[in-house]
Amino acid sequence: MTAMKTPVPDDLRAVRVAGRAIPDGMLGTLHEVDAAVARAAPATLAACLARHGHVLVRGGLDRRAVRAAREEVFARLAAVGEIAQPVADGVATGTSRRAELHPDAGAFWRGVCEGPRLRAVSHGARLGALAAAILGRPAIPFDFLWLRTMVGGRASPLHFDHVYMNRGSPDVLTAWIPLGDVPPEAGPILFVEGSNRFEDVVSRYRGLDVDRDAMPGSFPEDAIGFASARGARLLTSSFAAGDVLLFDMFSLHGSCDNVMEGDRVRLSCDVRWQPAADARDERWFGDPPPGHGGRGYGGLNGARPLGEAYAAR
Ligand SMILES: O=C(O)CCC(=O)C(=O)O
Repeated sequence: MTAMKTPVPDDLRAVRVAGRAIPDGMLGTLHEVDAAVARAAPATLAACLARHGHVLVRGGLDRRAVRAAREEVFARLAAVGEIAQPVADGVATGTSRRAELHPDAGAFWRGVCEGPRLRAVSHGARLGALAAAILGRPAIPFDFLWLRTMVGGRASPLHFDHVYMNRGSPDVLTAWIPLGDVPPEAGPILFVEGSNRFEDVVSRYRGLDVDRDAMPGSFPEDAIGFASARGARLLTSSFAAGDVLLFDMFSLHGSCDNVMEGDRVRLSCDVRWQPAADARDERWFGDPPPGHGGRGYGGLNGARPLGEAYAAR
């Protein structure tokens, strides 16, 4: 496990949040465990997650399988004219024939999110073993998967996952999977350090449900604004294909901006795992899972043509 204050690699200073560099002293790296250590001492994973709210497992997944998932997703987007060849580079064309070729936006996006190569990674045995090691019990994934195609300038706002998925197990974990390398300029995921212990903030959000309570899940302020007011650091890292980050429902996170040149898309997915024996949030299980308000995959930003203006989440 990394020490509390690992030196910040110079290249990480390329990250941007709402167009701004993270001030000196506010930037730190995620807490990580190497996959070999995780295999030899699985308790390390649970200890890291309990303490920090997250654990980055370097090389926790099969790198070739992750690259195959990337190519599968981008090939589907190339078929609707949104991604240029070679698809592995993930370069957006700025055009789309998606609406014309697939009038049912939700069905198209569901097909992409249920691709066999993607599911082999997100719902596969390697990730299942990591989730079970952390939970200390057999684990199952949600059927629903959140696939993120982040074009230039785009980022995810600050939020707790709890408010989106708290109707079943109290022990849900999110696995954030970069589908390919995600260098700092691609806009990696970002955490507010120690937020899993910000009881004053956590208690305001515990039990809230974005659908039942018709409330926005994301915070109004950006990560730098929140962290400055709180005197907290922001933690992120550079990711390679095969890395996976697991975190709990009360770790405040969003993403850095995609500031890559050349219209390159940051591709990642997030998938939830929980104890197999626990109650399930009905929105995220089923064939198809109903999703928010019964909108299924059609309710996601990803269901819209790549690059189209979209709502916060
Ligand atoms: O990938 C992103 O931009 C955000 C991911 C996220 O919010 C999550 O995994 O819960």
